[in-house]
Amino acid sequence: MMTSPTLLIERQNHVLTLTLNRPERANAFNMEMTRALQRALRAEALDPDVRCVVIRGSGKYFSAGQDLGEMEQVAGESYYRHLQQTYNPLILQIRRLEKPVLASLRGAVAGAALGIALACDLRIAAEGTRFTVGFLGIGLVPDSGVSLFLPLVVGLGRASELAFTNAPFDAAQALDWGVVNRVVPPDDLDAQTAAWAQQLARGPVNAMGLAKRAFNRALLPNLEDVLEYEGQLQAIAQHNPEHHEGIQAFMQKRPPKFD
Ligand code: T3D
Repeated sequence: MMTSPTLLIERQNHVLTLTLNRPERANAFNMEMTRALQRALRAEALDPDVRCVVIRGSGKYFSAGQDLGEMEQVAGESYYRHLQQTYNPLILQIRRLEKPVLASLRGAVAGAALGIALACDLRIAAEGTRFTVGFLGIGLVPDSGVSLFLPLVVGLGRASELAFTNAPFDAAQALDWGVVNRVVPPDDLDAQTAAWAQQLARGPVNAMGLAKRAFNRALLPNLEDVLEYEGQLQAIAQHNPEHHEGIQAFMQKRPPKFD
């Protein structure tokens, strides 16, 4: 089994904990971390001994989404192709894993990381966590399933506002809107996550898997199509000057100027 320093893998009492580990880059996803998470979900998570999976971030943040410092490398290829290799399979892996997947969130959750969090079955967040749609801030369109999950959870009008304005919302708001299931003090997050994961692992995991299959069929039957279409739209957005400006602004630590 190939391991990577960008993803910490730990198993305890039937719970598999996957920790995104690039704290110096706000746990932003580069290709290595993405592949490591895909591998863990393909191998470790499928082990029958594993009855619950936790996805979390090391340090201050859950994750800031795609590593924008690597965007130039990614820009050498079509974002459509990049998504096909990265977030699209990841999102499908999480939804198709027939055991509970719990996202443990703190600090910031943005862009593709919001998609990953929303693809999980359950979410627990530390007070003060900030959620940002992210994509439009750099002239892109929501991908990683966000165009489906977000309006499904918060409603179309609110999702449009959050996407168009890129305004962050906090954990209390997220709880109120149903984006997260629980909010706990930051110092309690790890213990409460572990306790909840243990409780889930002691439950009827096979039936949970079938329930998840039913939820997928009832609410997300078009997920694969949506991911594919998000990729096609991203391939258009990547050539838009707004994306160039968004990335430049992020790198120069200034607000983007789109008009
Ligand atoms: O083809 C494709 O794959 C396209 C798909 C794209 C998928 C996406 O995910 S697009 C969206 C990408 N993410 C974002 O746009 C979020 C950008 N980041 C932020 O909005 C903010 O940084 C945060 C809300 C995440 C955190 O804000 P704050 O004020 O707490 O911290 P900060 O100072 O902005 O960031 C802390 C550090 O993390 C900073 O580095 P430094 O200055 O301390 O060395 C910052 O540059 C770095 N960082 C934050 N986000 C990213 C990042 N580095 C690389 N990539 C990031 N996404």
